[in-house]
Amino acid sequence: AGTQDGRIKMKAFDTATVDAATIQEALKRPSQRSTDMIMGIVKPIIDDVRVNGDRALLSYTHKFEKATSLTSPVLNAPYPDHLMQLDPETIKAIDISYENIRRFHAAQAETKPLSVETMPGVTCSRTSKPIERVGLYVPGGTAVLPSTALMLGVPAMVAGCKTIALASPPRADGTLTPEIVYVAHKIGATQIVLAGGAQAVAALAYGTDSVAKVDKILGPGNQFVTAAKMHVSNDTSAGVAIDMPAGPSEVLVVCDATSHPAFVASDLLSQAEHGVDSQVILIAVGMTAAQLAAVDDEVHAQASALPRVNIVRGAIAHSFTLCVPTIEEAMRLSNQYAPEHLILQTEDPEAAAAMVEHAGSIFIGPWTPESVGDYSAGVNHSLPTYGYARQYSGVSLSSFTKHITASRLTREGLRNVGGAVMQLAKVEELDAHRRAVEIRMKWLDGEGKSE
Ligand code: HSO
Ligand code: ZN
Repeated sequence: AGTQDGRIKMKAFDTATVDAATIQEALKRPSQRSTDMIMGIVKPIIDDVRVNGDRALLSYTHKFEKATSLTSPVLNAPYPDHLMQLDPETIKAIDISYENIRRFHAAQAETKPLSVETMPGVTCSRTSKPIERVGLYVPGGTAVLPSTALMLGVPAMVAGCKTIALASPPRADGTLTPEIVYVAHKIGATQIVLAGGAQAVAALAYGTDSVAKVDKILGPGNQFVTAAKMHVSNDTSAGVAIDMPAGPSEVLVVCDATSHPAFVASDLLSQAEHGVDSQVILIAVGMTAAQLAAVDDEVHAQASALPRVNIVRGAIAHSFTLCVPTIEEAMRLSNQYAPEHLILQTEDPEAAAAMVEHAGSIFIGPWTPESVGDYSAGVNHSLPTYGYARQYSGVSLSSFTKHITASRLTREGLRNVGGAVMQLAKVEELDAHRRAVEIRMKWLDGEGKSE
């Protein structure tokens, strides 16, 4: 990996000179630790919390977060002011971001029920309802992430979820970063579970004496959190859903000769600083060696000045640049990779956006760094990673709702559709089904005669 001489540099492949198999290999994500191994660690923790509740939950928090002074695993609303003391700039930033996220997600609401008359007298309708109780996981680890609390909490609030629990690992002194408590207060979270990892997921899934059981668990996390979410969602006795499988964060940037090398590098690095397992990919369209070197120079210079330079080095080691001749080829490769974040810094970024088939979220043009979407623009930053953008959407209002359908037939409606029902029931040899229609049709015929 191109970090010899301390130089922080992504390796580069030119699709004109490198064979297709090498490009295909590069576009595969680095493999994750085996899920069997992770499940082996996670399963006993989940069982322990399921059986022993608060006592087990607290003991894992004492052990893993070193928060040995903690005597209760939860903070219940209302949260005392002294736990959310913030400077005015931070409050203002959270308030602006909250409002933009609220607006964008409120606009996603289905304001009136869908209703369709499929045949005369046969009406089908669909209504959306909030999921009643949700648990939102906000990771701890190398960065505190109040923005993730906003991205999960605001749509839950807008959707009208009745019980909103936030779970996040406390610091070693047993407290939580005040920004997260402030967000919990703003979104009306009923409870904050002071725990992380598989133990937090188990507490939310099964409930304990102090943690309320939820219906759905959402939020990113490390491989243990992801494995725990998958495990509890497979346990029918838990009756809990999850959002989506989460993997390391990633970005794909498409640039060309019109892009600002400094802008391009800054976007690559803002994703690379998330973790050593993050992946960043640059697709350069029709750029000369000198133009590519300018981007490389910016990557090195900007990365070297970052406090998290060592994390960046780790991420850059499995990241790369692909040089391609046309925007069509760039977008074909991008669609194949299905990036979590796709940044388009090209001459005509709207035209490139129109070619996107698979991506979590798109950032269009030179004035749209990914960070604006990570924090404040209004879009959600909880997005499908690891190629799951092929089949999953990011978190949205609909992540916190479900649909109920209804049908209502008139006499005429039953006459119109009844024959089809009876014939299909006959094919399936389900006579009770057939008779449920027949009995009514006969009744209608008799009623008709007596009139
Ligand atoms: N880019 C991250 C979200 C985030 N960035 C949180 C900053 N804070 C994953 O999509
Ligand atoms: Zn980010």
